[in-house]
Amino acid sequence: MLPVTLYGSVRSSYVQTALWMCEEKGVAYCNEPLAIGSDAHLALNPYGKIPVMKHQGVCLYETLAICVYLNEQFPGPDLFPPELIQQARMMQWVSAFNTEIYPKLTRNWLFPALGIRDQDPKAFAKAPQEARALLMPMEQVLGEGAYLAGDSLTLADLFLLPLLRYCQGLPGGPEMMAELPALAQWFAVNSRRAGAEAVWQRIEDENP
Ligand SMILES: N[C@@H](CCC(=O)N[C@@H](CS)C(=O)NCC(=O)O)C(=O)O
Repeated sequence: MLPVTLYGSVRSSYVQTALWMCEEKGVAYCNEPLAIGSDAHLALNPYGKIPVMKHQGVCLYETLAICVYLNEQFPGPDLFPPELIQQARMMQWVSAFNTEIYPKLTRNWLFPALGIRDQDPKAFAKAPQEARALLMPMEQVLGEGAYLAGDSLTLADLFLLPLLRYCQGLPGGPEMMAELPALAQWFAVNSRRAGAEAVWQRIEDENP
């Protein structure tokens, strides 16, 4: 099978999710840069987001769609849980990540910290507590099992962990994690998986 091409900087947590998916499945891939908003980018994804995936004439955007394709197209570990209710739960977390967690954690906390957005000092100071509240439903689930959906690693875990890796390095991040012990344990274990470490290594290689 020809390798998959994943476009977009590895600094993006969504790109990290797609790369990590390839690593877990054992899929051969290359990661290509893409200037955000360029004509080349908009030709691949008219909504101007990364990642974009190309494989054997298939071009896909939206990380969930990419991950579904990778999971079904390639052999290797199944990143979907076996039971219907677990699959539905996995989709629930991915959807909550896309609509609630990513927009809220980035708007007032990660993007101002990185200088991508102007900082509102009040909102920035409150951001770790807001993040804690947003992550509490996951803390409760992880208090009862090792993964977000079912008994093994799924897409739900792959979406959440890269963003959390950024947040725990922000002002107030370690304190927030200390208040979410089950999430912190899940984070410590899964961020040391070989597939995850391969992605973190790519981040270092791209930003030495
Ligand atoms: N719903 C999209 C979101 C992807 C997304 O927001 N990617 C960010 C980088 S982490 C991006 O492309 N930002 C560029 C921009 O908004 O201009 C997906 O699941 O792929």
